[in-house]
Amino acid sequence: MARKIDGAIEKAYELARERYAALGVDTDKAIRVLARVPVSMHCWQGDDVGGFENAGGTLGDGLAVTGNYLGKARTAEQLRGDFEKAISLIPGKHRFNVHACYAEMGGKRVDRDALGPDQFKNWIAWAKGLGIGMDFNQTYFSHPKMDRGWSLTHPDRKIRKFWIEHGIRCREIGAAIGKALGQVCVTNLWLPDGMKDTPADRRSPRERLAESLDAIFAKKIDKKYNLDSVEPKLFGIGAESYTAGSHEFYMGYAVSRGTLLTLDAGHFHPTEGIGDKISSVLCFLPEIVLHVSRGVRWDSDHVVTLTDELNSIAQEIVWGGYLDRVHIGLDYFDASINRIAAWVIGTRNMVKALLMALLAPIKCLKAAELEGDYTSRLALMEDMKVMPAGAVWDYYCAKKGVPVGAAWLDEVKKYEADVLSKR
Ligand code: RNT
Ligand code: ZN
Repeated sequence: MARKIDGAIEKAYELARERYAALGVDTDKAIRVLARVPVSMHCWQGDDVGGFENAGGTLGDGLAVTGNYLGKARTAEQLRGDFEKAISLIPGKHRFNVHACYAEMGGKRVDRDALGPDQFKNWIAWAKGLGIGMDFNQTYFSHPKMDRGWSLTHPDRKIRKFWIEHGIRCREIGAAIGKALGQVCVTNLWLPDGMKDTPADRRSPRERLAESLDAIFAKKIDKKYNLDSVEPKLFGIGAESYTAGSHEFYMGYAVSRGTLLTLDAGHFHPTEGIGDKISSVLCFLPEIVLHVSRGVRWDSDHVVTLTDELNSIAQEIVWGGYLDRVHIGLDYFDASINRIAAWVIGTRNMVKALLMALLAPIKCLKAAELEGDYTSRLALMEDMKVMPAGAVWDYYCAKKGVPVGAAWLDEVKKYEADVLSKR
Protein backbone atom coordinates (compact mmCIF):
# COMPACT_ATOMS: atom_id res chain seq x y z
CA MET A 1 0.00 0.00 0.00
CA ALA A 2 1.55 3.31 -1.03
CA ARG A 3 1.04 5.86 1.69
CA LYS A 4 2.32 9.28 2.43
CA ILE A 5 4.88 8.85 5.15
CA ASP A 6 5.13 11.31 7.99
CA GLY A 7 8.10 13.69 7.59
CA ALA A 8 9.71 12.88 10.95
CA ILE A 9 9.55 9.15 10.27
CA GLU A 10 11.06 9.60 6.84
CA LYS A 11 13.82 11.85 8.20
CA ALA A 12 14.68 9.43 11.01
CA TYR A 13 14.81 6.63 8.47
CA GLU A 14 17.21 8.54 6.19
CA LEU A 15 19.59 9.06 9.11
CA ALA A 16 19.31 5.43 10.17
CA ARG A 17 19.96 4.31 6.61
CA GLU A 18 23.22 6.28 6.60
CA ARG A 19 24.32 4.86 9.93
CA TYR A 20 23.69 1.30 8.78
CA ALA A 21 25.27 1.93 5.37
CA ALA A 22 28.49 2.89 7.18
CA LEU A 23 28.52 -0.67 8.54
CA GLY A 24 27.81 -2.14 5.12
CA VAL A 25 24.15 -2.85 5.86
CA ASP A 26 21.50 -2.02 3.26
CA THR A 27 18.30 -1.07 5.14
CA ASP A 28 16.16 -0.97 1.99
CA LYS A 29 17.16 -4.52 1.22
CA ALA A 30 16.46 -5.60 4.81
CA ILE A 31 12.94 -4.23 4.47
CA ARG A 32 12.42 -5.97 1.13
CA VAL A 33 13.48 -9.32 2.59
CA LEU A 34 11.39 -8.81 5.72
CA ALA A 35 8.24 -8.14 3.70
CA ARG A 36 8.45 -11.64 2.26
CA VAL A 37 8.61 -13.49 5.60
CA PRO A 38 5.23 -14.71 6.83
CA VAL A 39 4.51 -15.43 10.47
CA SER A 40 1.86 -18.05 11.13
CA MET A 41 -0.49 -16.52 13.69
CA HIS A 42 -2.30 -18.98 15.91
CA CYS A 43 -6.11 -18.85 15.99
CA TRP A 44 -6.19 -20.03 19.60
CA GLN A 45 -5.01 -16.73 21.12
CA GLY A 46 -8.37 -15.31 20.06
CA ASP A 47 -10.58 -17.57 22.19
CA ASP A 48 -8.37 -19.17 24.84
CA VAL A 49 -7.96 -22.44 22.89
CA GLY A 50 -11.72 -23.01 23.11
CA GLY A 51 -12.67 -23.97 19.56
CA PHE A 52 -16.18 -24.22 18.18
CA GLU A 53 -16.85 -27.91 17.86
CA ASN A 54 -19.01 -28.12 20.92
CA ALA A 55 -19.54 -24.71 22.39
CA GLY A 56 -18.57 -24.50 26.02
CA GLY A 57 -16.01 -27.33 25.95
CA THR A 58 -13.35 -27.12 28.62
CA LEU A 59 -9.65 -27.12 28.05
CA GLY A 60 -7.51 -29.73 29.72
CA ASP A 61 -5.02 -32.39 28.77
CA GLY A 62 -1.91 -30.46 29.60
CA LEU A 63 -3.01 -27.02 28.41
CA ALA A 64 -4.13 -24.17 30.63
CA VAL A 65 -5.21 -20.61 29.92
CA THR A 66 -5.56 -18.08 32.71
CA GLY A 67 -7.42 -14.79 32.72
CA ASN A 68 -10.92 -13.67 31.93
CA TYR A 69 -10.56 -10.53 29.86
CA LEU A 70 -13.75 -9.31 28.24
CA GLY A 71 -14.74 -9.96 24.66
CA LYS A 72 -13.42 -13.43 23.84
CA ALA A 73 -14.52 -14.66 20.41
CA ARG A 74 -17.41 -17.08 20.82
CA THR A 75 -18.11 -17.86 17.20
CA ALA A 76 -15.95 -18.44 14.16
CA GLU A 77 -17.24 -15.20 12.62
CA GLN A 78 -16.15 -13.26 15.69
CA LEU A 79 -12.73 -14.90 15.63
CA ARG A 80 -12.32 -14.07 11.97
CA GLY A 81 -13.33 -10.47 12.59
CA ASP A 82 -10.90 -10.17 15.49
CA PHE A 83 -8.08 -11.61 13.45
CA GLU A 84 -8.77 -9.21 10.59
CA LYS A 85 -8.51 -6.37 13.08
CA ALA A 86 -5.19 -7.76 14.33
CA ILE A 87 -3.62 -8.13 10.89
CA SER A 88 -4.63 -4.61 9.95
CA LEU A 89 -2.18 -3.49 12.66
CA ILE A 90 0.79 -5.69 11.74
CA PRO A 91 3.14 -4.95 8.83
CA GLY A 92 3.59 -7.67 6.20
CA LYS A 93 1.50 -10.58 4.99
CA HIS A 94 1.01 -13.34 7.52
CA ARG A 95 -0.73 -16.70 7.84
CA PHE A 96 -3.48 -18.12 9.99
CA ASN A 97 -3.01 -21.31 11.97
CA VAL A 98 -6.18 -23.26 12.75
CA HIS A 99 -6.72 -26.21 15.09
CA ALA A 100 -9.06 -29.08 14.25
CA CYS A 101 -11.33 -28.12 17.17
CA TYR A 102 -12.19 -24.94 15.28
CA ALA A 103 -14.33 -27.01 12.91
CA GLU A 104 -17.64 -25.44 11.97
CA MET A 105 -20.24 -28.18 12.19
CA GLY A 106 -23.04 -26.43 10.35
CA GLY A 107 -25.67 -28.02 12.58
CA LYS A 108 -24.54 -31.64 12.42
CA ARG A 109 -22.26 -33.36 14.86
CA VAL A 110 -19.06 -34.64 13.29
CA ASP A 111 -16.58 -36.36 15.57
CA ARG A 112 -12.84 -35.85 15.23
CA ASP A 113 -12.28 -39.11 13.37
CA ALA A 114 -14.69 -38.01 10.63
CA LEU A 115 -13.73 -34.37 10.07
CA GLY A 116 -13.13 -33.24 6.52
CA PRO A 117 -12.53 -30.10 4.49
CA ASP A 118 -16.26 -29.44 4.63
CA GLN A 119 -16.03 -28.38 8.27
CA PHE A 120 -13.31 -25.90 7.30
CA LYS A 121 -14.77 -24.53 4.09
CA ASN A 122 -15.62 -21.19 5.71
CA TRP A 123 -12.08 -20.81 7.02
CA ILE A 124 -10.65 -21.65 3.61
CA ALA A 125 -12.95 -19.28 1.71
CA TRP A 126 -12.17 -16.51 4.17
CA ALA A 127 -8.39 -17.02 3.94
CA LYS A 128 -8.67 -17.08 0.17
CA GLY A 129 -10.53 -13.79 0.24
CA LEU A 130 -7.76 -12.26 2.33
CA GLY A 131 -5.08 -13.83 0.16
CA ILE A 132 -3.35 -15.42 3.14
CA GLY A 133 -2.03 -18.94 3.70
CA MET A 134 -3.28 -21.27 6.41
CA ASP A 135 -1.70 -23.90 8.63
CA PHE A 136 -3.44 -26.68 10.49
CA ASN A 137 -3.19 -28.88 13.62
CA GLN A 138 -4.62 -32.13 14.85
CA THR A 139 -6.42 -31.56 18.18
CA TYR A 140 -5.41 -34.09 20.79
CA PHE A 141 -7.07 -32.42 23.78
CA SER A 142 -10.51 -31.32 25.03
CA HIS A 143 -12.28 -34.52 24.02
CA PRO A 144 -13.86 -37.40 25.98
CA LYS A 145 -11.66 -39.92 24.16
CA MET A 146 -8.56 -38.26 25.62
CA ASP A 147 -8.90 -40.93 28.27
CA ARG A 148 -6.46 -40.21 31.14
CA GLY A 149 -4.96 -37.64 28.78
CA TRP A 150 -3.86 -40.36 26.36
CA SER A 151 -4.54 -40.58 22.67
CA LEU A 152 -2.12 -42.21 20.24
CA THR A 153 -0.33 -44.01 23.09
CA HIS A 154 -3.49 -45.41 24.68
CA PRO A 155 -3.28 -49.13 25.54
CA ASP A 156 -6.76 -49.67 24.07
CA ARG A 157 -6.48 -50.31 20.35
CA LYS A 158 -9.95 -48.85 19.65
CA ILE A 159 -9.05 -45.53 21.22
CA ARG A 160 -5.78 -45.44 19.35
CA LYS A 161 -7.63 -46.19 16.13
CA PHE A 162 -9.99 -43.26 16.72
CA TRP A 163 -7.07 -40.89 17.15
CA ILE A 164 -5.17 -42.35 14.20
CA GLU A 165 -8.21 -41.63 12.03
CA HIS A 166 -8.22 -38.08 13.38
CA GLY A 167 -4.57 -37.72 12.44
CA ILE A 168 -5.22 -38.89 8.89
CA ARG A 169 -8.33 -36.70 8.45
CA CYS A 170 -6.34 -33.65 9.50
CA ARG A 171 -3.61 -34.34 6.96
CA GLU A 172 -6.32 -34.55 4.30
CA ILE A 173 -7.78 -31.27 5.51
CA GLY A 174 -4.29 -29.75 5.40
CA ALA A 175 -3.90 -30.88 1.79
CA ALA A 176 -7.32 -29.45 0.88
CA ILE A 177 -6.30 -26.14 2.46
CA GLY A 178 -2.99 -26.09 0.60
CA LYS A 179 -4.65 -26.91 -2.70
CA ALA A 180 -7.44 -24.36 -2.32
CA LEU A 181 -5.12 -21.55 -1.26
CA GLY A 182 -2.27 -22.36 -3.62
CA GLN A 183 0.20 -22.24 -0.71
CA VAL A 184 1.46 -25.25 1.20
CA CYS A 185 -0.20 -25.90 4.57
CA VAL A 186 1.85 -27.17 7.52
CA THR A 187 -0.11 -29.64 9.64
CA ASN A 188 1.40 -29.89 13.09
CA LEU A 189 0.87 -32.80 15.43
CA TRP A 190 1.26 -32.41 19.17
CA LEU A 191 -0.19 -34.62 21.86
CA PRO A 192 -0.02 -34.40 25.65
CA ASP A 193 0.22 -38.13 26.36
CA GLY A 194 2.29 -38.68 29.45
CA MET A 195 2.25 -39.43 33.15
CA LYS A 196 2.11 -37.36 36.30
CA ASP A 197 4.26 -39.69 38.34
CA THR A 198 7.14 -42.04 37.69
CA PRO A 199 6.08 -44.61 35.10
CA ALA A 200 6.75 -48.29 35.45
CA ASP A 201 6.84 -48.64 31.69
CA ARG A 202 8.32 -45.85 29.63
CA ARG A 203 8.83 -48.11 26.66
CA SER A 204 5.38 -49.35 25.61
CA PRO A 205 3.64 -45.97 25.21
CA ARG A 206 6.51 -44.76 23.02
CA GLU A 207 6.43 -47.87 20.89
CA ARG A 208 2.67 -47.49 20.51
CA LEU A 209 3.15 -43.82 19.60
CA ALA A 210 5.65 -44.68 16.86
CA GLU A 211 3.26 -47.29 15.48
CA SER A 212 0.28 -44.90 15.59
CA LEU A 213 2.26 -42.15 13.87
CA ASP A 214 3.37 -44.54 11.15
CA ALA A 215 -0.28 -45.39 10.55
CA ILE A 216 -1.16 -41.68 10.33
CA PHE A 217 1.67 -40.84 7.94
CA ALA A 218 1.34 -44.00 5.79
CA LYS A 219 -0.87 -42.21 3.29
CA LYS A 220 1.26 -40.25 0.82
CA ILE A 221 0.14 -36.67 0.47
CA ASP A 222 1.60 -34.28 -2.06
CA LYS A 223 4.16 -32.09 -0.27
CA LYS A 224 3.13 -29.29 -2.55
CA TYR A 225 -0.10 -29.07 -0.52
CA ASN A 226 0.62 -30.40 2.95
CA LEU A 227 3.72 -30.76 5.09
CA ASP A 228 3.60 -32.83 8.28
CA SER A 229 5.38 -31.77 11.42
CA VAL A 230 5.67 -33.33 14.88
CA GLU A 231 6.10 -31.35 18.10
CA PRO A 232 8.05 -32.68 21.10
CA LYS A 233 7.79 -31.53 24.68
CA LEU A 234 9.68 -32.13 27.91
CA PHE A 235 6.68 -32.07 30.24
CA GLY A 236 3.15 -30.78 30.68
CA ILE A 237 0.68 -30.03 33.43
CA GLY A 238 -0.31 -33.45 34.74
CA ALA A 239 2.51 -35.04 32.77
CA GLU A 240 5.42 -33.80 34.85
CA SER A 241 7.29 -37.08 35.06
CA TYR A 242 6.96 -38.48 31.57
CA THR A 243 5.93 -37.30 28.12
CA ALA A 244 5.87 -40.01 25.48
CA GLY A 245 6.57 -37.53 22.66
CA SER A 246 9.88 -36.30 24.05
CA HIS A 247 12.63 -34.53 22.13
CA GLU A 248 14.69 -37.62 21.44
CA PHE A 249 11.57 -39.48 20.38
CA TYR A 250 10.47 -36.94 17.79
CA MET A 251 13.94 -36.01 16.60
CA GLY A 252 14.48 -39.67 15.74
CA TYR A 253 11.02 -39.90 14.29
CA ALA A 254 11.33 -36.83 12.07
CA VAL A 255 14.78 -37.79 10.77
CA SER A 256 13.87 -41.40 10.06
CA ARG A 257 10.42 -40.73 8.58
CA GLY A 258 11.07 -37.45 6.78
CA THR A 259 8.57 -35.27 8.63
CA LEU A 260 9.29 -31.76 9.84
CA LEU A 261 10.03 -31.09 13.50
CA THR A 262 8.40 -28.31 15.52
CA LEU A 263 10.53 -26.52 18.09
CA ASP A 264 8.36 -24.78 20.68
CA ALA A 265 10.24 -22.23 22.77
CA GLY A 266 8.39 -23.32 25.94
CA HIS A 267 8.95 -27.04 25.63
CA PHE A 268 12.46 -27.38 27.00
CA HIS A 269 14.08 -26.96 30.34
CA PRO A 270 13.46 -23.33 31.46
CA THR A 271 17.13 -22.42 30.98
CA GLU A 272 17.24 -23.75 27.42
CA GLY A 273 16.56 -21.57 24.38
CA ILE A 274 15.60 -22.89 20.95
CA GLY A 275 17.89 -20.49 19.05
CA ASP A 276 20.85 -22.81 19.31
CA LYS A 277 18.80 -25.81 18.26
CA ILE A 278 17.87 -24.44 14.83
CA SER A 279 21.20 -25.03 13.07
CA SER A 280 21.58 -28.38 14.85
CA VAL A 281 18.34 -29.89 13.61
CA LEU A 282 18.66 -28.28 10.18
CA CYS A 283 21.82 -30.33 9.61
CA PHE A 284 19.52 -33.33 9.39
CA LEU A 285 16.09 -32.04 8.42
CA PRO A 286 15.21 -30.07 5.30
CA GLU A 287 12.72 -27.81 7.06
CA ILE A 288 11.42 -27.11 10.54
CA VAL A 289 8.52 -25.33 12.22
CA LEU A 290 8.83 -22.94 15.14
CA HIS A 291 6.28 -22.27 17.85
CA VAL A 292 7.59 -19.02 19.18
CA SER A 293 6.30 -18.60 22.69
CA ARG A 294 7.52 -17.27 26.04
CA GLY A 295 7.65 -19.47 29.08
CA VAL A 296 7.84 -17.78 32.45
CA ARG A 297 9.23 -20.37 34.89
CA TRP A 298 7.36 -23.08 32.99
CA ASP A 299 5.65 -23.53 29.61
CA SER A 300 3.27 -20.74 30.52
CA ASP A 301 2.76 -19.49 26.94
CA HIS A 302 3.07 -15.78 27.68
CA VAL A 303 2.83 -13.22 24.87
CA VAL A 304 6.06 -13.02 22.89
CA THR A 305 8.12 -9.98 23.88
CA LEU A 306 11.36 -8.63 22.47
CA THR A 307 13.69 -10.66 24.65
CA ASP A 308 17.24 -11.91 24.12
CA GLU A 309 15.74 -15.30 23.43
CA LEU A 310 13.52 -13.93 20.68
CA ASN A 311 16.46 -12.08 19.17
CA SER A 312 18.52 -15.21 19.24
CA ILE A 313 15.79 -17.15 17.39
CA ALA A 314 15.53 -14.46 14.71
CA GLN A 315 19.32 -14.18 14.40
CA GLU A 316 19.74 -17.89 13.95
CA ILE A 317 17.11 -17.98 11.20
CA VAL A 318 18.50 -14.96 9.38
CA TRP A 319 22.23 -15.31 10.01
CA GLY A 320 22.13 -19.03 9.26
CA GLY A 321 20.46 -18.33 5.90
CA TYR A 322 17.42 -20.41 6.84
CA LEU A 323 14.55 -18.08 5.99
CA ASP A 324 13.26 -20.52 3.37
CA ARG A 325 13.60 -23.59 5.60
CA VAL A 326 11.95 -22.38 8.78
CA HIS A 327 8.18 -22.01 9.08
CA ILE A 328 7.80 -19.38 11.77
CA GLY A 329 4.68 -19.73 13.88
CA LEU A 330 3.51 -18.35 17.21
CA ASP A 331 2.06 -20.29 20.12
CA TYR A 332 0.86 -18.49 23.23
CA PHE A 333 -2.44 -17.75 24.89
CA ASP A 334 -3.03 -15.03 27.43
CA ALA A 335 -6.62 -14.35 28.49
CA SER A 336 -5.71 -11.68 31.04
CA ILE A 337 -5.26 -8.93 28.44
CA ASN A 338 -7.05 -7.84 25.28
CA ARG A 339 -6.65 -10.86 23.00
CA ILE A 340 -6.25 -8.81 19.83
CA ALA A 341 -3.52 -6.77 21.50
CA ALA A 342 -1.86 -10.06 22.46
CA TRP A 343 -1.77 -11.10 18.80
CA VAL A 344 -0.51 -7.69 17.70
CA ILE A 345 2.20 -7.38 20.35
CA GLY A 346 3.56 -10.89 19.83
CA THR A 347 3.52 -10.79 16.05
CA ARG A 348 4.95 -7.29 15.80
CA ASN A 349 7.74 -8.40 18.11
CA MET A 350 8.50 -11.44 15.98
CA VAL A 351 8.70 -9.27 12.87
CA LYS A 352 10.76 -6.65 14.73
CA ALA A 353 13.26 -9.27 15.86
CA LEU A 354 13.62 -10.51 12.29
CA LEU A 355 14.24 -6.94 11.14
CA MET A 356 16.90 -6.44 13.80
CA ALA A 357 18.62 -9.63 12.71
CA LEU A 358 18.50 -8.46 9.08
CA LEU A 359 20.07 -5.15 10.12
CA ALA A 360 23.13 -6.75 11.71
CA PRO A 361 26.47 -6.40 9.89
CA ILE A 362 26.61 -10.16 9.70
CA LYS A 363 29.40 -10.23 7.08
CA CYS A 364 31.70 -8.26 9.41
CA LEU A 365 30.73 -10.38 12.40
CA LYS A 366 31.44 -13.62 10.59
CA ALA A 367 34.73 -12.28 9.17
CA ALA A 368 35.93 -11.20 12.62
CA GLU A 369 35.02 -14.61 13.99
CA LEU A 370 36.86 -16.42 11.23
CA GLU A 371 39.99 -14.40 11.90
CA GLY A 372 39.77 -15.19 15.59
CA ASP A 373 39.06 -11.56 16.39
CA TYR A 374 36.49 -12.27 19.06
CA THR A 375 37.08 -8.84 20.57
CA SER A 376 35.66 -7.10 17.50
CA ARG A 377 32.82 -9.58 17.28
CA LEU A 378 31.74 -8.85 20.84
CA ALA A 379 32.25 -5.09 20.50
CA LEU A 380 30.18 -4.92 17.32
CA MET A 381 27.42 -7.11 18.65
CA GLU A 382 27.08 -4.90 21.70
CA ASP A 383 27.10 -1.74 19.63
CA MET A 384 24.32 -3.08 17.42
CA LYS A 385 21.99 -3.06 20.40
CA VAL A 386 21.69 0.72 20.33
CA MET A 387 21.76 1.29 16.58
CA PRO A 388 18.59 3.03 15.29
CA ALA A 389 16.64 -0.11 14.33
CA GLY A 390 13.52 1.56 15.74
CA ALA A 391 13.63 4.19 12.99
CA VAL A 392 13.75 1.46 10.34
CA TRP A 393 10.90 -0.39 12.05
CA ASP A 394 8.73 2.75 12.17
CA TYR A 395 9.43 3.41 8.51
CA TYR A 396 8.57 -0.18 7.63
CA CYS A 397 5.24 0.09 9.48
CA ALA A 398 4.44 3.39 7.78
CA LYS A 399 5.36 1.99 4.37
CA LYS A 400 3.07 -0.99 4.93
CA GLY A 401 0.23 1.29 5.97
CA VAL A 402 -0.05 0.13 9.57
CA PRO A 403 0.14 2.29 12.71
CA VAL A 404 3.59 3.46 13.80
CA GLY A 405 4.71 2.98 17.39
CA ALA A 406 1.98 2.35 19.94
CA ALA A 407 -0.63 4.06 17.76
CA TRP A 408 -2.12 0.64 17.02
CA LEU A 409 -3.29 0.52 20.63
CA ASP A 410 -5.85 3.30 20.03
CA GLU A 411 -7.42 1.17 17.35
CA VAL A 412 -7.56 -1.88 19.60
CA LYS A 413 -9.14 0.19 22.38
CA LYS A 414 -11.72 1.51 19.95
CA TYR A 415 -12.49 -2.02 18.76
CA GLU A 416 -12.80 -3.11 22.37
CA ALA A 417 -15.35 -0.36 23.06
CA ASP A 418 -17.28 -0.81 19.81
CA VAL A 419 -17.19 -4.59 19.39
CA LEU A 420 -15.64 -6.66 22.20
CA SER A 421 -17.43 -5.01 25.12
CA LYS A 422 -20.79 -5.66 23.45
CA ARG A 423 -20.31 -9.44 23.29
C1 RNT B 1 1.30 -27.51 23.72
C2 RNT B 1 1.87 -27.27 22.36
C3 RNT B 1 0.86 -27.08 21.27
C4 RNT B 1 -0.33 -26.26 21.67
C5 RNT B 1 -1.24 -25.87 20.54
C6 RNT B 1 -2.57 -25.38 21.01
O1 RNT B 1 2.25 -27.48 24.69
O2 RNT B 1 2.74 -26.19 22.40
O3 RNT B 1 1.49 -26.58 20.16
O4 RNT B 1 0.03 -25.10 22.36
O5 RNT B 1 -1.32 -26.89 19.65
ZN1 ZN C 1 3.47 -25.43 20.56
